[in-house]
Amino acid sequence: MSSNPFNDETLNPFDFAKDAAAKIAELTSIASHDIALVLGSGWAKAADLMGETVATLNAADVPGFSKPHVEGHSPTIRSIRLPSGKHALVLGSRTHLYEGKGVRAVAHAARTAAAAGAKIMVLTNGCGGLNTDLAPGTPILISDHINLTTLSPIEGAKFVDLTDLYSTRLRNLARSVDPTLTEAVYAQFRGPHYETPAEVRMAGVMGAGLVGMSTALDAIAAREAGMEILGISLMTNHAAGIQKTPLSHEEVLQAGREAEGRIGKLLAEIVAKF
Ligand code: 8IG
Repeated sequence: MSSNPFNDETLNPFDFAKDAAAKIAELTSIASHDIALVLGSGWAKAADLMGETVATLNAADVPGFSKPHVEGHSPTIRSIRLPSGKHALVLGSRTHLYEGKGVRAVAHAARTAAAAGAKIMVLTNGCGGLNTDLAPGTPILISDHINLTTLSPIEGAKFVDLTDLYSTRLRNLARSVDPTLTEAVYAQFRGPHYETPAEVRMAGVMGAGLVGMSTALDAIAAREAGMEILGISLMTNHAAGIQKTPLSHEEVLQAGREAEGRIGKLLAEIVAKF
């Protein structure tokens, strides 16, 4: 088993992110990226549709980015030139809290994106939904989140404001591309188990419409790093208890495959507006 660089007590996570960004600049020959995207379950196709791929890196060649362990997640970091001439950095390998590498590992992608120059961070995911009016395979804008992990990616007395965390401006821009897009509050659970039906009901009472295992911590790290955030979920399944049959990762991947062309095109069109 390879060692976890984030366990090093002397590590400065921001310096480490600068190292990663410098490596990305070196390997892509793109000095600065304008936007960054994390593509979660079902969203990988967007990268092919957004523009011309300038460079594809092995995530493992960039400090702090190890191979992902979840099938359906792409192990690359790509630099894409958008039709506008802007440069997008596509981080295909999110580190999830449930991997047990700690919050620094989770926050590393956002910190690296900011160090690479990104002013906008697009966070996508696959998640469960509570709204029975929406069918699996529906993309949904994240309007806000409830962080149920009990953790923060921020260390020390840095009191970061999270008002309008999921940018109203960017959500409006997304709706200008697709006026049928709905929005919901995303509740992040630690995972990797799915919720119990009682936990899903709790999330609903709290005001959540989506449940997942990522994004909230990523968004907090991205805000701390000064980026504007757009969050979009692909609801791949109705959450436990809402759907009466047991949840399976295979079902989630299948819903992702069926939706990926459609949502990839949607995301590419949204990013073209940035
Ligand atoms: I895809 O129903 C996907 N990810 N917590 N609950 C949680 N995470 C998920 C779910 C879900 N579906």
